[in-house]
Amino acid sequence: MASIVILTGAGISAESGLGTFRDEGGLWSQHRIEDVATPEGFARNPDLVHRFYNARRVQAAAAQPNAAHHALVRLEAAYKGEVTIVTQNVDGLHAAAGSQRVLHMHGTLAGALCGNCDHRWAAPPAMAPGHPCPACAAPAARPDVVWFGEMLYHMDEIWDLLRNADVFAAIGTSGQVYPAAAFVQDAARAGAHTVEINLAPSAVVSDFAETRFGPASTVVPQWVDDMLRG
Ligand code: BJW
Repeated sequence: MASIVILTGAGISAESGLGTFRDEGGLWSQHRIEDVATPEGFARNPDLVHRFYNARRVQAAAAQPNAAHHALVRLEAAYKGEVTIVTQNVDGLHAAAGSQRVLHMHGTLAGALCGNCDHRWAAPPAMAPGHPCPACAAPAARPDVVWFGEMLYHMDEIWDLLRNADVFAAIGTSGQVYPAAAFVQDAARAGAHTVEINLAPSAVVSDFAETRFGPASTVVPQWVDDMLRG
């Protein structure tokens, strides 16, 4: 059975009103990565980190999927093969649009994680330092997202998918964060056709066989039409 693997990044949600990280005015121009996206930053100032993620959790909950998310739902429903979305996004918009096969490699804003016992539960809208874990009672609740230096989620399944992919598409990701930035090389090595869909070329654009540039809400539906025409 043919298999399409789609890696998504912050750019696919930009037109839903959610900021990207590295574009002009993006999240990393307002916050230092080492303060809000590392375990060391959380240990130093959990209040700051909780406020950063609480604000993004509220924004994500209010956001609506855009035409790009919806087009991927259409692809999954109509493609005569397997379609899997591997997303770096924590906003939940693929699931909100109706995509069924979604792997959240960087976690999700909707989740809370105990830093003591690894128990996971649904995050309340606002988390705060010292919130107890419902399983072990340690005051170690944190957002269930993957920070720099931490292990990604679902990696065994993702490597497997990349090894067996016929098509690999990367949508709206800058190619600056690993291991996601190297997926194109893994998929190409396995024989997949590779396509980058982005507003502007990513850092790894030269690794792709095909490129389509423009806003995701326009270019992704066009690409899906082409995939379904065969
Ligand atoms: C549009 C658009 C529109 C705009 N339409 N497009 C190899 C070499 C060097 C370093 C490393 C390496 N391997 C590992 C590392 C270390 C590190 C790393 O990558 N460092 C780099 C700084 C070099 N990686 C890690 O530490 C990772 N862990 C790890 O590797 O563990 C070991 C391990 C390896 C292998 C297997 C298993 C374990 C963890 C990385 C965690 C990243 N976490 C964050 C925060 C998550 C929570 C949160 O959301 O806050 O993830 S950082 C941030 O960057 C977030 C994003 O998911 C990620 C990627 O960003 P993304 O999505 O690409 O967004 P932007 O803003 O960068 O780009 C937006 C794009 O959209 C642009 O291209 C625009 O053009 C485009 N765009 N509008 C279409 N309308």
